[in-house]
Amino acid sequence: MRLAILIGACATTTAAFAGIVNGGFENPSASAGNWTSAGIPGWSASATGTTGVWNIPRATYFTIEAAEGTNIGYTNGYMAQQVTDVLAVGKTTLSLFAGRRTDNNSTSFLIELWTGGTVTAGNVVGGTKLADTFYNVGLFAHTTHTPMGLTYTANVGHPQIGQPLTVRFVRSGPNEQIDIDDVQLNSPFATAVSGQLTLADFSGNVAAETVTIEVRSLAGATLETHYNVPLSASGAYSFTTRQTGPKVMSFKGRTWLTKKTGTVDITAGATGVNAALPNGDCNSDDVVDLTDYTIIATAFNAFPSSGNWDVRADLNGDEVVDLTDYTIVVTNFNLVGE
Ligand SMILES: [Ca+2]
Ligand SMILES: [Ca+2]
Ligand SMILES: [Ca+2]
Repeated sequence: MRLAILIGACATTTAAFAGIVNGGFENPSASAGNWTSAGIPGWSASATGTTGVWNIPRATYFTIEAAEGTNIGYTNGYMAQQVTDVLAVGKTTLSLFAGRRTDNNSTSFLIELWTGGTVTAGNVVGGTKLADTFYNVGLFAHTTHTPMGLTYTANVGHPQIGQPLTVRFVRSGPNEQIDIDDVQLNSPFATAVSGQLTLADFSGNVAAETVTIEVRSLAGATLETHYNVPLSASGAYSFTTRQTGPKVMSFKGRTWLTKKTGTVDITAGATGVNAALPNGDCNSDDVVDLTDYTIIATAFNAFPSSGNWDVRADLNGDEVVDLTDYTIVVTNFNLVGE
């Protein structure tokens, strides 16, 4: 089964050292509101007929957008993935979003990190469980995606150093379904990428902004992985990655259009990977058009206390929607993300 997972990994990434494969559950695609049920590429599951991806929202079941992309993953059993990352000295971090459906069908579950062994039907055979944490669904409101995760620190001399890591989710509540999204694993072998982003036409709090950074093997190539990275007050960012080799990265902010880098070899990490992101994309669909104009028109003259306040319309972050915001849209009208 491990072999099958590795073959799956090759189909979705060309990186020698990948993190979680299909951790956002965007493969396969699903039509709006609908789910698949024949398993999830990259994942091994116990419930083969009731494991799949689900494009939410869906009226009465899950009425909010996915935490990442358009799909979440679900299983009515347990599921696991062994990755090519190996246990290394230092801190390994597993993160994900755990969902609670609008109805009562989302379950509590254990989030586990293993090393060694092989994975079959959602089980780890012959491995060692390093850590776990419990997602208690009853502690959270219906229709939420709750950030969850765990860390594990391996010291020098740890007997499992060099063995592959596995993440596993185990149903343990009275209800039937694990609902998760955006599973990410960061291990100490990762290299660091950093740089400076300029959020154009913005005088607000840059440190409150998070940018989605996508990593591709080549311009236009299949997405390998992505990171949601907070910015410092000066726009500095950094993240660690398991990816190696020449990459093209792209940056997308809340109301800013996507900007791509040229080719950057990140095998040994990279610094000074900078970009300037044009503003004006109120609805974050990566084009500045009439929709953005309308969002500003609707919120025109609003302050945060106003009934028609819409933070998306305050493009320059000065807590009023006015001519300055309108001018940003006009100036960048018809611009699209790279
Ligand atoms: Ca997703
Ligand atoms: Ca837009
Ligand atoms: Ca403004």
